[in-house]
Amino acid sequence: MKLCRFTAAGGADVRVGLLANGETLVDLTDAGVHRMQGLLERADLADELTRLSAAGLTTHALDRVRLLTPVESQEVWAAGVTYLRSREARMEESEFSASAYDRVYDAERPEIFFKSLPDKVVSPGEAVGIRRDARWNVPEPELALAINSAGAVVGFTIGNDMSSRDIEGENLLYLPQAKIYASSCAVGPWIVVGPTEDQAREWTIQLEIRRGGETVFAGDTRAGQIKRPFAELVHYLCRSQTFPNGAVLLTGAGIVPPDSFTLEARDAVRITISGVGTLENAVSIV
Ligand code: DO4
Ligand code: MG
Repeated sequence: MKLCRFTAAGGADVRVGLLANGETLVDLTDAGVHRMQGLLERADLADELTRLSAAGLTTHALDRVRLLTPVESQEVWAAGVTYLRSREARMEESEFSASAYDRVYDAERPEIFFKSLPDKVVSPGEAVGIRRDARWNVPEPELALAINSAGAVVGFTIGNDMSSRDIEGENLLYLPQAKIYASSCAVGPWIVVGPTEDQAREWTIQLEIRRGGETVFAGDTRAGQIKRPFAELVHYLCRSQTFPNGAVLLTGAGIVPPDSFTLEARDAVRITISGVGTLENAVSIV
């Protein structure tokens, strides 16, 4: 079951919808559901979604609505160096910081950093940003966990942790500038409710970058390559802090384009996770 936020054709109000089959969106407005958060807090979430999908509510064709990011009021955080490929890439990009990345991969405490305020998250179909003061920019395609206020994983979505590798590689202390800037985080297209962690670990993650109609990079990995259990990542995220609105946690990138590759304005970034769907964004300079 897929839970989304959308605006209907010709409308401006943000609605909550349920994608019960591939093409039809059930509009939850007439059931009194105007925000996702209340639903994500329910212990019987999956049962409630099944009930709502069979309640005879108004439906919309998926291709007639505009999907918005499912991040409503959650902070977005991200884990790093959770795949061997990420450790390797980080160590290559910086002699200066190599030992830090090497250590954190095996350390008890994972790397977790703040990524975005909810209002700044980019929706499907909007442009993600590359910094005008950076020379080496990449998307990071990541499985994202939707977490409720009790710290339980209630669903899965897709995140793009846009990153400036030259800034990150120059000095670890520049990480916030490499990671947090205008339009640096896209999340969507919806939250998938129901799968277990074991099922999610079977999913493939694919990244395709297109430029002028041509594919300039394509790569894939499996969510099963994430080194740490999801509960461990969530445990560290929620240590000594609470999330009354829930949170979204990106679980790290396992696909890194070759070092010769950098994004350009007007590229199209397409991230597909087999159990979730596709998140697609154009690229613009910010
Ligand atoms: O510190 C570097 C960030 C690593 C990251 O974002 C990732 O592995 O996905
Ligand atoms: Mg990342």
